[in-house]
Amino acid sequence: MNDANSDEAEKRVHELREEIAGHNYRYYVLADPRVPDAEYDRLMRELEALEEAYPELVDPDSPTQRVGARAAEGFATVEHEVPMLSLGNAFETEEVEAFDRRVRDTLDIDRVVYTGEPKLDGLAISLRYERGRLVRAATRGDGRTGEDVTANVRTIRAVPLKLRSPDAPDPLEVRGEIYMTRSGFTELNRGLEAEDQKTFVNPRNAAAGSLRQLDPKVTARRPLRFFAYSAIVYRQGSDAGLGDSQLESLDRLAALGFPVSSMATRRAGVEALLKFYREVQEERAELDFDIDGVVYKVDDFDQQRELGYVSRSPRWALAHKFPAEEEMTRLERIEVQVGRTGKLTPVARLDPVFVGGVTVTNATLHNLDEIRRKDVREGDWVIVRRAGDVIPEVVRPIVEKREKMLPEWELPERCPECGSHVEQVEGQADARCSGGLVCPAQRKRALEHFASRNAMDIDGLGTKIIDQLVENELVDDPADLYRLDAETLAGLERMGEKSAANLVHALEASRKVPLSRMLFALGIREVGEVSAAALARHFRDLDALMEADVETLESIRDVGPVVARHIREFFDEPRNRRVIERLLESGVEWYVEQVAEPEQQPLAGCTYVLTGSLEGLTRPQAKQRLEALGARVTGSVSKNTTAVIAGEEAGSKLEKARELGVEVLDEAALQKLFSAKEG
Ligand code: D41
Repeated sequence: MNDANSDEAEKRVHELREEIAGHNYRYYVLADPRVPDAEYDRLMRELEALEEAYPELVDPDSPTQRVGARAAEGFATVEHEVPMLSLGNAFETEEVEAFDRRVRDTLDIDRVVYTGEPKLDGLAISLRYERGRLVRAATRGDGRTGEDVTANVRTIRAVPLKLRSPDAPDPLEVRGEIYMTRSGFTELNRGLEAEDQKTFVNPRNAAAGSLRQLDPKVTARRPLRFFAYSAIVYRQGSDAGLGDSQLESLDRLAALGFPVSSMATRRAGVEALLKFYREVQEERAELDFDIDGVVYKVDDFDQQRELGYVSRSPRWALAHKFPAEEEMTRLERIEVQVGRTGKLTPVARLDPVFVGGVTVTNATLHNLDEIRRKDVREGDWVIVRRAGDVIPEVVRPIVEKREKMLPEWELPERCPECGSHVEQVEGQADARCSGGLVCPAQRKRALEHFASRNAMDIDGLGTKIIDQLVENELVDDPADLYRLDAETLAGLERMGEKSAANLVHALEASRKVPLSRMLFALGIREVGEVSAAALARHFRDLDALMEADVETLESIRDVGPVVARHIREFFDEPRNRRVIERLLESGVEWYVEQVAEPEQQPLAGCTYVLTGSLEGLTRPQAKQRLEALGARVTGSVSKNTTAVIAGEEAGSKLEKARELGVEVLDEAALQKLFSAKEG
């Protein structure tokens, strides 16, 4: 079949394969795709059609042939020519310092250059390339022998079937980690749930389960990814790395077509390593994959050789683990907390457990539906999760550890704080206490909200003080706060004369307040900061707002029908009107801020990413000021980012900005921006 058509087809097939490989490289290695998924799919379909019409053009390394093999009976064992080592672990700073000291002593130098890498929570894998082609993929196993999972690994698009460079070392073994993205994991579980199949507990288990599928067709549908972290080059029986150092080898791996972590970085000295650890920890929650720590490696290969190995792990590398985000403990009982608007929240009282870096004794259970859905019961062993700064959560009970029948938990019929009836509206998840301001718990939470940072901002008026003020009947509603004197306050527990005077001063200072904050402080149901600001902008007056009808309220942007009704109901309640009157009588004075309409704000439509540490202000402060100017502040850099603001020791985000050609501002430029726009 050597006609003109088949020559054309052959040419086109090669073009398509190259183009698809190029898109894969841009997508997985550079993380900067140039074409939408639909275009990629179109190219794949065109290639499939041509290969079907001209079967003689089919090549095992064509991107269409990733799922080639049939379901297997089991996996063959593979002996690793060079054993896959394990990593020494450290949890404490002191252990890292001891590691660095040992390294310095052995090398007899003052300061060591390391690479820091995130430690992916996936599965270690070895990929063998011969004449530039993937010939074998094996799991780590016990380090000496693993399992042959070539057919499955071939389906992972981030793993190149062919190396990008013809003059790569041959043979070449690449080692790295197979993992599943968090978003892919969520989507996978959603699909499994819809089909009534068993879901996976976490992305790591999902990745492991997917890699051990006997049918590669199943693996191919799973969102698996790959990051490379080392290479082995075999030369006359001896082995070596790529290049002269760890970071260089990562660059070389990327050039050969392997995804490597963009967070990998060179750092000199142990202090810089610990700083890297903290930086990665801060970025952890924003990543789309799980990491369980960072890995430090002596960067220079000659130095690595000098340090050598102890049993199964290199003396030149160390895994510095993050505190576990999930732990197991006993749920002793479920209590009910009453919120500001009477909402009842079941809270799990736990046997204290160290998780996510702190000791946790309580975790929210949200509502009754959630308790039923998770099937948690008093007395259960449960998995508790605390990731980053988020509120600890009960993930699920360990039903296998339930020793005896435990009864299902029931919502109380009366409010535990005031004895009023509990209301549960049909079709709504939340139950509420019907006691309103009769309920001391609701009063306390309302006062806490009133005093909070973004409301009246009364410094020093915390939960403990408010509880005492309500319990001693010194304060019933917010207006009473402004009648307190230093003497009364000094009589409370945990209050000295100094703090009493400070609190009086803070109350004084809070009297003059922007209308938007005062509205937010009142605690009208569903009126958050955004709708409070919208109301203040629209009415610019408290009386006008108090008289507005539901239609007028609904016409305001950021105010929906439900909120409009809550606002009207709030101001129709004589007790609430009375509180407002008394607030004004006691000298609370609102004013209207000069706020520009969102579209007139100087940085409307701009998106910024903050990274690294700033000197003159904190990142949250910078974020707040940018947002006040109408800008959006996000966590990840894309081509839509206006600029990346990079402080000291900025890491991967700065690199990403440079890759994408996104503007980079330093702190001085940020200050300049503020002074130009804040006016
Ligand atoms: O990200 C990882 N999980 C990771 C694992 C990494 N970034 N680097 C690693 N480096 C090594 C050495 C130093 C032995 C080459 C590793 C692992 N090992 C490793 N993964 C599983 C066992 C060992």
